Amino acid sequence: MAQEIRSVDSLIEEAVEVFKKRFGSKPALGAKAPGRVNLIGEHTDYNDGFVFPMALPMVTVIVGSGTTSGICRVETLNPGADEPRYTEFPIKGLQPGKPKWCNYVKGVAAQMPGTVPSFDAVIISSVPLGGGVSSSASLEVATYKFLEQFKSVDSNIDRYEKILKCQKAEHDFAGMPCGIMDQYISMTGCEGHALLLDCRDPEVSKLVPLSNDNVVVLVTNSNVKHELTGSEYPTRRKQCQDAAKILGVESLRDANEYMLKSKQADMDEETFMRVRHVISEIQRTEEAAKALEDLDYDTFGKFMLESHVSLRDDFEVSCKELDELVEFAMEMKDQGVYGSRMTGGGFGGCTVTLVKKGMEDRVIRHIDSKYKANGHRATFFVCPPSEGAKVLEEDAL
Ligand code: GAF
Repeated sequence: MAQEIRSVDSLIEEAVEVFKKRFGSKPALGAKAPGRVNLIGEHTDYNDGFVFPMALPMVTVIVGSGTTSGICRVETLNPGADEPRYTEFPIKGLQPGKPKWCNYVKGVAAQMPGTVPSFDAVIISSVPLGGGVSSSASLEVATYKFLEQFKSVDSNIDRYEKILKCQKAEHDFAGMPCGIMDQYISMTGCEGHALLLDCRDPEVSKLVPLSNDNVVVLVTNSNVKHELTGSEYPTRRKQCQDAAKILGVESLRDANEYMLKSKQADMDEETFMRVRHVISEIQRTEEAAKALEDLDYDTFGKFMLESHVSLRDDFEVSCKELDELVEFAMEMKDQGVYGSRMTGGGFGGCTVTLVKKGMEDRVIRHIDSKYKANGHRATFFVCPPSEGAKVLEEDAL
């Protein structure tokens, strides 16, 4: 069965209760931001290409109040394994450190335009941690929306600048040189829609309706996370930059198959494969978004599978468990599955599967039993495209 997704109200309620217990008063402010699933367009954002994510119904909530002590006191109800739930740090001279979960909060605080006062806060999240569905971006964006409510912070900056600041927080404080996709969709997601995001010119991007009347988006967590993620992502990014130089283009968005063939002799086999993935994936993503707009789910599903194969064989960021989940999903092709692929950075985390509405329970049962027989446990979420980050109104607190 699919997991029940916790309501935002119950998350807020719990966060407020914990805040009152720890700090002895009601929080004055709050914000929430969703995780994301990327339907197609993987490892294309940092190549100026297209991505096609949607915001998830799973969110990170932060509630809190400003203080005058100069010391921030923050508790999370979802720390990483072996990490403490509670930490304190001075608001001046912010530096990354331990616990790791707090680096996303500190990193964003360090980026805010204007002056951030010290604050007390409680964080709670229904976004699976380390599941490749942007729990970190949701924490960054929720923190941004929380902090920008303080009067001494300049809230008047452009939306894209805010997103770039959240991305920079992740680069500087978490050491992860991510692209723009995760923070962008968490900030701007729109209920009932996926977003065809042009990472070269994000503000011209296009919302595509994704109605729940015909299909459902099934997110399957493999519940594995291979250690490679941390080191392999920057390596892929660097390979793409080096390849762009060899091809004489600003980014791989400007490359095409003919250029690649003509320069094949100037690059090693691995670099050639990486570029082949990026070029084909950028094209697939644009065409897939068009197919979804035309309600052509078969074509969309075909692109999803092609994307997975390219990520597995050319970009080499999949893993045995993700390949199995995709294979088991595709065994249900005649029983409601249009397409399936790994989603996010790779080496574990989730797959995303497009399923004909009404067939999801049967599909879940099939994948679940096959994955279990291989010795693993998956978690399933049926996810309607949901709204982006929001400030919590006072009466919600
Ligand atoms: C991670 C990154 F944070 C994104 O920017 C993106 O590159 C993705 O991996 C791969 O498409 O989620």
